[in-house]
Amino acid sequence: MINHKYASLQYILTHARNVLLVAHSRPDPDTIGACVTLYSYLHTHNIPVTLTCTDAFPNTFDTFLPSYNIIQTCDISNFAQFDVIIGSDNIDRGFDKIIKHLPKSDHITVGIDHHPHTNIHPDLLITNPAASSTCEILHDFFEYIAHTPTQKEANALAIGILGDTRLFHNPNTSAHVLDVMAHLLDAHIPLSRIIRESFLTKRLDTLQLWGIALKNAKRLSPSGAIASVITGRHIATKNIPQEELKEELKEVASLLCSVPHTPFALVLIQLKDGIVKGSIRTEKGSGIDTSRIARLLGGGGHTLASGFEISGTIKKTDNTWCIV
Ligand SMILES: [Mn+2]
Repeated sequence: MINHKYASLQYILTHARNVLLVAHSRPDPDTIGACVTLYSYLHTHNIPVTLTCTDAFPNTFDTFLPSYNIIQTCDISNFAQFDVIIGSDNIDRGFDKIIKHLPKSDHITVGIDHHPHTNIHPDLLITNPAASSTCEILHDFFEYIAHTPTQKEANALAIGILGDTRLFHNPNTSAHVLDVMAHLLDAHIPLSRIIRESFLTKRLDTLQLWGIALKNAKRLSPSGAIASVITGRHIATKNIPQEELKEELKEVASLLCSVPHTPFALVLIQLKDGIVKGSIRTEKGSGIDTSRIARLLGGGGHTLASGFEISGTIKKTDNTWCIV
């Protein structure tokens, strides 16, 4: 089934005249790795390609990535020149807005994603919820078309996989994704340098916010879940760019979930004025589908890790926190 879709994607790319690649908003390592790898592949095959995202890419990974240019635009009128538009990873965060506004007949739209639910219907949708990451899917596509990734393309795919498996800590770490990483190691990726320089370095301000979240953590009864908050006041004292906040703080919920006998952990972050981001994490075997909770609040994600954004402000009351 999926091979059939890989064949369709191969056909589309072979006949493309001008491709637009769309990374999801507030880009994470997986969308960056997938988009930059495709960018490099198309560019080296002399197919005109443009990469866009509503938010800037962090420069954390640049040393290891193939070179790329990114344009930040949401102006749909600019998109008429493209005959193929591809969203990679979390296609409900940005790509959805673009394809909803396109005159359908003028473009071929492709979505590549490992998220199990999507609300949009591109012409070709390649999804595999069993895959750890979109970069894992892209690796399998390249294998299908017998394209050997360059070393920097292999780095980019590894960065996406390391990000979405949380350095192989997450339960989405399958035998297949370890095989994929072994294959990428054959391309001589500097794995330990990538991990050390791109994933294990932390700003002091980030660690101090983690400290605040750990201090605010409470066990809720009767569920036994652990919840915590990081308010706007906490964030205002730290020098972390707005667009990097979510990436910097996304591991806090996983850390809280590591406490024994915790069915799930919830962290609420005052992302900006009037917007609260919630992250929910659980461990394999808990029997909890966090994405059901997130979807009730307008968000989404996976069984074990999901998130949502709601309007409001985190406020402290007598002995607890609430969103008003
Ligand atoms: Mn992903």
